[in-house]
Amino acid sequence: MLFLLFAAAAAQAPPAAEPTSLNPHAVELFERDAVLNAWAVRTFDRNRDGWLTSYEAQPAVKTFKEMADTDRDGRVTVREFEDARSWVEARFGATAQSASAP
Ligand SMILES: [Ca+2]
Ligand SMILES: [Ca+2]
Repeated sequence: MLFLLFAAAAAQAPPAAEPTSLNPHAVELFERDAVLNAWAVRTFDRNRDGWLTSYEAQPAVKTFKEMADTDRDGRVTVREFEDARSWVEARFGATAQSASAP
């Protein structure tokens, strides 16, 4: 389910940078995954309100996709997604709980 959501989000991302086109599913990826959300908020929450808006989620999804797509075929497989998520969890998971706002 999460992968399908992410795949859909990735598929809708334009190949060239188009800041005006928003991926409405971008924020859903993080809303549904606490680990990825913690990472994305730490890195992309520009106004530091502890929450990712659709605008803030765009570069987060793009970065995560680039991070996950290790073979650079433009698609993120389940395995690539899990590997990337595990990496994020290992690196940021431990601090995610203490970093979350009360
Ligand atoms: Ca924010
Ligand atoms: Ca790939």
